[in-house]
Amino acid sequence: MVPIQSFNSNDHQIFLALPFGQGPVLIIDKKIKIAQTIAILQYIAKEHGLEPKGTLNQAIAEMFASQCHDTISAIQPWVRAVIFEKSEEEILEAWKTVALPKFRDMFAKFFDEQLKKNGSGYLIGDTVRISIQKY
Ligand SMILES: N[C@@H](CCC(=O)N[C@@H](CS)C(=O)NCC(=O)O)C(=O)O
Repeated sequence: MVPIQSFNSNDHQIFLALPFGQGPVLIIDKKIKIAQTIAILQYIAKEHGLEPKGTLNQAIAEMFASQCHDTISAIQPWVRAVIFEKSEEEILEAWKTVALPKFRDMFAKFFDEQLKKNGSGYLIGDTVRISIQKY
């Protein structure tokens, strides 16, 4: 279980204290900071034996993780509009022109296909064991 602390642009000092000025960041033992989503997820998976079984499944997992990374990069104008609390109109505009089409064409489409292909309800294999709790 991973406790989550969320923050926004009002917490400027927190952003500056992040390794690359971006979230998410995993803080281990209240001192070691691991940034970058893929590095965080791979660390948790390795620490807890949650990696997909076999090199082929691991390659498929990395393929989808890289696609998530590309999608996150592509939707940055919307992410920044939200984080830096732009006007509602600017956020909506970025959602409609950037985030929605990118989510649909770079993310949902391929993840839907993989979920159908795998057939277990999970992207790869037939189980998920990482739990995230927000409070
Ligand atoms: N490459 C990073 C990108 C993370 C990212 O885009 N973080 C956003 C929030 S979801 C952020 O902190 N943006 C603030 C900024 O870039 O100034 C990852 O995969 O974790």
